[in-house]
Amino acid sequence: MTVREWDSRLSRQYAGGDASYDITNRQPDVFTVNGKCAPRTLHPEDGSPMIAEQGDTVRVHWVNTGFNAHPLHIHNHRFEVVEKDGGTIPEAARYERDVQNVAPADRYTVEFEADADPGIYLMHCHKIDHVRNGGSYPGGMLTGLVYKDAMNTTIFRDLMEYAGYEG
Ligand SMILES: [Cu+2]
Repeated sequence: MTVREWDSRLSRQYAGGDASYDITNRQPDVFTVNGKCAPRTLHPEDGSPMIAEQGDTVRVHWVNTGFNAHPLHIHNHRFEVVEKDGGTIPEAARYERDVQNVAPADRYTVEFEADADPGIYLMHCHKIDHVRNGGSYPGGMLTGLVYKDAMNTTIFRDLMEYAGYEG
């Protein structure tokens, strides 16, 4: 799962739009998980939610390719960091946490048990201004752990409809 923030002036400048990017005055205004903003991130095929069944061990790789640090948090599921930058963390040094700050170029692998009631549990950057699309909250750097049993529910269908998907 790759997280990063973008200054949309750079893309607009490349596209020939009326914008000029300035690396000395970067103004990130787009926040993504695997290149997409919430709620699109939660779509099972178009996005990349963590999809699990109750009892699964979930392993996630987090990579920050941006300029800002992103403290990532998962609701209701405490996790252990098992790898950092490709190196294995010794078992004796692991402990449960619910936020991991992921600095630029950091790679973390975390593991947790999907042991909650089947549902939709959000994962997001804890800099809340990174969880937006423009002035609209929530959005941006947010996805989730979606239990398979929760995918056929009204709330998930409503969420996908809100995200602009049909059927
Ligand atoms: Cu962030």
